[in-house]
Amino acid sequence: MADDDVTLSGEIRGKLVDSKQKWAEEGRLLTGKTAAHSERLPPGQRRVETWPVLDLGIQPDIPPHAWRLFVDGEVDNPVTLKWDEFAALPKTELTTDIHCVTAWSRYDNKWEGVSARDLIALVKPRASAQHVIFHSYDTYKTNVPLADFAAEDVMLAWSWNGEPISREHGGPLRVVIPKLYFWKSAKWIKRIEFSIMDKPGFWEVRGYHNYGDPWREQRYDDEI
Ligand SMILES: Nc1nc2c(c(=O)[nH]1)N[C@H]1C(S)=C(S)[C@@H](COP(=O)(O)O)O[C@H]1N2
Ligand SMILES: [Mo]
Repeated sequence: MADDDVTLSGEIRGKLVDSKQKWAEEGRLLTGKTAAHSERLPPGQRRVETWPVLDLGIQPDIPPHAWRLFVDGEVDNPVTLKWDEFAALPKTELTTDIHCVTAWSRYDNKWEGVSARDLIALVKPRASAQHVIFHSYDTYKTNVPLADFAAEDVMLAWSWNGEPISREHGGPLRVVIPKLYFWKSAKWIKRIEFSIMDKPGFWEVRGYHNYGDPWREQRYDDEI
């Protein structure tokens, strides 16, 4: 199928992966504090104005005709959407903050796309579905509880601050989950799998927290 047309340029940056894995082992950046959600900046974070790029080093180039979004697993109505079909879903606009585990936060990012709630209404998860697993075109994976994917501020976004999301930031379509660390927000999303069981993803099996709440500073899986 169309998959043959997707180009993966670059290669996995092993050194970056190793050093981030080391951060987890050493508990780097941990302040040991927690904060209420009413505090806009979570503990240990600092504000930036730029938007850093963080990924495994493979940035897939997905031509529009080859793009598909598979939404499946524990649902009554699995779908495979082409770009035009996805773009025809109800649109949502939202402005939210980004909190990356490497300690930068970026306020007021204006996203446009489809809300997770509208996608959930389309596929109808079964009562047995408890987790959502994101699979990306660069082979990245990450996991969240269904309850967190279903939060009102979660989006599948194609636009940032009025422009299409660039390839380096996950375009044509990425996940945005504002209340969790940004590694949970999968770029170049390809498949959204609803699951009975949890399936820890790329960073979650490399020492990063399975849930990743910035206000409880859940950076790594063994909290100090
Ligand atoms: N597909 C994919 N999604 C990904 C990643 C990745 O390597 N591949 N990196 C994650 C991490 S660690 C972060 S901090 C954010 C970075 O998004 P940005 O590059 O747009 O800032 O994307 C997340 N989503
Ligand atoms: Mo990250």
